[in-house]
Amino acid sequence: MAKRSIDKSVEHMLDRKTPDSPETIWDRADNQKPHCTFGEQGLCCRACYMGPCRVKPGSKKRERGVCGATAEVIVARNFARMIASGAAAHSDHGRDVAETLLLAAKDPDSGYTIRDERKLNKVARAFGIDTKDKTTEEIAAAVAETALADFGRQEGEVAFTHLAPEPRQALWRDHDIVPRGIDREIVEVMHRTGMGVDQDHRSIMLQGARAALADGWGGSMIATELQDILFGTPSPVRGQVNLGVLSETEVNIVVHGHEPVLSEMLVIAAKDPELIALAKTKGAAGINLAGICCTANEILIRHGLPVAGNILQQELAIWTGAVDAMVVDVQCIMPSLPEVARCYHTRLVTTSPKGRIPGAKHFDLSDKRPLDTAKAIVKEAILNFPNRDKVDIPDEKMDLIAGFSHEAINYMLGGSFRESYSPLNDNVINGRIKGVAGVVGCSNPKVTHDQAHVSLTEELIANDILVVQTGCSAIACAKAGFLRPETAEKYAGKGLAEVCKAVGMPPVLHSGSCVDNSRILIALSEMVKIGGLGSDISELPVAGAAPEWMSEKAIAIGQYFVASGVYTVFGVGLPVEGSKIFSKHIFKEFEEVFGGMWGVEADPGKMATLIIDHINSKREKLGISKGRERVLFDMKMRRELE
Ligand code: SF4
Ligand code: MSK
Repeated sequence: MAKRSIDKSVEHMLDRKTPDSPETIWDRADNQKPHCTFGEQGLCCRACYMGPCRVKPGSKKRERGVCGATAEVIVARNFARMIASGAAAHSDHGRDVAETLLLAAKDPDSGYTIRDERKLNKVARAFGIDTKDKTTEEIAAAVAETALADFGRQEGEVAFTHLAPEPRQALWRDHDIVPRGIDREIVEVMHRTGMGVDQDHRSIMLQGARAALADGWGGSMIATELQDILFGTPSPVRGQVNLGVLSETEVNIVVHGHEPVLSEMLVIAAKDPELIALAKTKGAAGINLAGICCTANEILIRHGLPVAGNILQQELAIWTGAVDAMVVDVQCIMPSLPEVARCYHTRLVTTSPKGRIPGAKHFDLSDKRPLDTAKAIVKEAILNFPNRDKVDIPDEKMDLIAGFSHEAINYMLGGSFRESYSPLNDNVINGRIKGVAGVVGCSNPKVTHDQAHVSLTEELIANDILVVQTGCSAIACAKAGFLRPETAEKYAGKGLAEVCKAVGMPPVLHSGSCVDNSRILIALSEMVKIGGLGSDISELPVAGAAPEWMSEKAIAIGQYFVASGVYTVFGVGLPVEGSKIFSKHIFKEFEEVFGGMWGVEADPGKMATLIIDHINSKREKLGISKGRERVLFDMKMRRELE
């Protein structure tokens, strides 16, 4: 059996398993084997009830679905629907944040305030809002209203798309794929991919790209930028990661999901002297607020609060017996949690009307003032502390530095008087840094947990490629110790190590949560703007990767990176491989359409080779290819890593 995880804390918990222990995600993944190959290859269609149809290209009887749909059309429809679903998730998150900003602007008693006026003014400028003689609240209201209008607009262009380099915008206009309104593009994907509408896989994918752009340059960017206005733009901050951050003596509250709208209030509530005093009366030493997944990333990058793990560790956190409340919002929350929580004392708390779970206690954020709701949740956890039974917290925890927003990178590289990406571009041109790779995305029990994230990242930095991370991938590399400045000396190539040492940054930069992939789009646009590396994102020596992806959101992210001109490689597999025609389209023909294309490679070593070769070919085209020799990883080096 393949190793389940390279994370010792996971091994520790799974070794402890008895026949009475609750199931884990790995047990259920085993029980599902073998997975349906039609589904895995994208060849199963459930778009109408004449089916479901499973097609088999090349077979006499199963070449087409009942309606006559070919494999490439079925695969395209399924893939586009994954994009639409992913885009919907990120964008609905963005909408909630825009509504919260409007609340902050209009209601002084809401509990929310504007923490970053500089960012507010920057976004106002990007939206073309006249800020003269306006109060901060008036500007914030105008920004929130403009962002909200982007969701429902029928014609025109989503505002943030204008931050992309001019040639990129022109390319999108040529293909008629500039997103008009965020909701509109998602709806149109759903319409076109229903039974008997768009029957051309290329046309379906152009609309898929439009919906993905509505996510990356729309919903996700709105979420990121407006969260920065409300809660502060991240800057480098120290933190700790892994199950060992849970405390034996304090009340542990673990936030989990994606939206920081409530968790920011929990950060305040957990410091409330009255609640800390109450915790002490119950025998606890204090209150420990930690997180899982992207809500964790949000409170990490702004407050340095600890991260208990990535997605596959959510059940194991409860298994420690030390979690007094797990507070979930939306996305990536396993429906198994109530079952696991029942075996321990953990109180499972839901907070979003969009994400209800039977067996959980619901605290609706809209019921009361959010800070009151947060305090009530903290109190619930405190009152549950005395119900703890046996506690087993693995020792593993690792130090890290996170919070590398686009603005923070700008500042680190150029200092406060000449904030700029020029030093980054200079170092890419002189070959100290070969290129930049975004390594992002989920964990997936189909592959050894964390292994691909860590080994890919190690090989990239050894070859002088600066790695920017988000999501569960960032948590995986943080656990491996890569998010510390000393990693540069130990693992990075000579050139990258020199730059990291001069600037004082790690070679692996944690930029935030899944919606914060939009920070990478802005950073790439900035690199183009600074000059010397071509006139469009597609000319930059950069690449993207999601080595252990699982979520539809990852597909939306992959597609907006590709449509923005970035070569993007996914691990595990992609549900497109059943159609050669469709595969050729996204793995080859896309390069001509977008200057970026998809790739798929399950082996992290081979994935590293694909990315390094791609970056080298871009360097060659830019005429900056002279540089250092490639570091080749042999089997011994790979084994040492494991
Ligand atoms: Fe089958 Fe066509 Fe209906 Fe899909 S849309 S289920 S291929 S009949
Ligand atoms: S949480 S979307 S498993 S990265 Fe953003 Fe992790 Fe993927 Fe969820």
